[in-house]
Amino acid sequence: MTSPKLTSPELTPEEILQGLYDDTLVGNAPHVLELTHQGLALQMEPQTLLFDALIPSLEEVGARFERGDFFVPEMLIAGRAMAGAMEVLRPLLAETGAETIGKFLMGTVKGDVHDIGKNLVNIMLEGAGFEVIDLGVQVAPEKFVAAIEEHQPDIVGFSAFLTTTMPMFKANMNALEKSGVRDSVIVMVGGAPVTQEYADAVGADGYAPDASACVKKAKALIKERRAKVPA
Ligand code: B1M
Repeated sequence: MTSPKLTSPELTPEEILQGLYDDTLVGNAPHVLELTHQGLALQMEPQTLLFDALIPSLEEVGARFERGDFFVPEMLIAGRAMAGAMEVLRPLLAETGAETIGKFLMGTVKGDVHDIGKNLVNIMLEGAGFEVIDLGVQVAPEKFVAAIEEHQPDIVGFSAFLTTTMPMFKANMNALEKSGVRDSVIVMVGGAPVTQEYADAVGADGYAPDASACVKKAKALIKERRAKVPA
């Protein structure tokens, strides 16, 4: 299906939603941004643009990635297109009080500067309705602890992309235990060299191999936790 041409002066709300879906899917960031502005100019609700077009499109991106029809570059450009729209929609969604699924505190571990994968996970989490607090890269264990105490997230996520920085997961877990916050938060780990076995060995609650799986796992872990401990 082809998306509507931006030169059309009068796009209908349906055409805008279809265009947002199609252009996010192919990562056409300028088109997505323009359509987002056009939708808002037509008085469309930010939630409608998000839940009826942008999120379904990213879900399709995730599904195609899982099937092997899309690869990391396609996920990245789609994620960036979505991120451009999110920059415009994020403050409006906050204003309208849209409910978030949960709070996710994220950081790349100490000694590691890789952040492309982490940022992609963040975008997918935000797209799925999580509030994400990103501590950036080279995050020391004590900084994770302080941020957990300050923000009280549902989940804390540690990313590592080097075999030499993976041991920081255990250092982080030890710091969480020592400071008494371990049981207050779900711990997820991920990053290119990380495996389920490694996640189990360090005592993490969850692992995901990619951004799409991370969203699914995070939702499942929160549901499980809330079933045990009602909010
Ligand atoms: Co570096 N680097 N790098 N690097 N780098 C790798 C990781 C490497 C595999 C390249 C290689 O040798 N083939 C190798 C690691 C080898 C190893 O440890 N086994 C490597 C190395 C050695 C290094 C340096 C040591 C090189 C040097 O200086 N001699 C150095 C280390 C710097 C440091 O961190 N202290 C270094 C530096 C860099 C750059 C700064 C140049 C740059 C990073 C730029 C940036 O991130 N801003 C860089 C890059 C770009 C790469 C490669 C080429 C690409 C990484 C990437 O962005 N992938 C990488 C080679 C490769 O991966 N093929 C490489 C795309 C990204 C979307 O995927 O990161 O896997 P990924 O993220 C996925 C999943 O892992 C998962 O979801 C993401 C999206 O699907 N995921 C999570 C991530 N976090 C998650 C958290 C979760 C759940 C899932 O829950 C909390």
